[in-house]
Amino acid sequence: NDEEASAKAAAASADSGGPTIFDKIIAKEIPSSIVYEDEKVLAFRDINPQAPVHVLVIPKFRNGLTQLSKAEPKHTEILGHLLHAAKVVAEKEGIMDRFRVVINNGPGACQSVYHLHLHVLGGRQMKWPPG
Ligand code: D5M
Repeated sequence: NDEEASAKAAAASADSGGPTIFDKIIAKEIPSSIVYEDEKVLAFRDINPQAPVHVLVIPKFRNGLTQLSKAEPKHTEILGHLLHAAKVVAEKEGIMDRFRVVINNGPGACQSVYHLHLHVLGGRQMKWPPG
């Protein structure tokens, strides 16, 4: 059931600070479906989509941002850039008036990849509260 799946996901990983699969995506060593890219961020489709539109927006240079709880004043520029990129993704995907941006932080929130990422979700009626 959902609860078991969440518990498993939460137990599966914690922040080791080591490399993640997103490094390989940034290096284009493994393929991804890129929606938007600039010098600072990459946006690509989630491999396990939870909505018709499900795009991840990540910084190209992690710079210690394994998760949002590691944010420091030096990260404010990239954090703003990521949010702006999320808007650009929503615009490109045609969901400007009905999208959601999510950041999972830590095992208790089912974070599985320790390279900060924004989930941009839409293309269906979104429910509130999220699970
Ligand atoms: O979200 C991590 C997300 O990363 C999760 O929704 C699956 C996605 N993911 C993992 N590997 C890939 C690849 N190779 N391509 C695209 N998407 C991927 P979290 O918030 O950490 O649970």
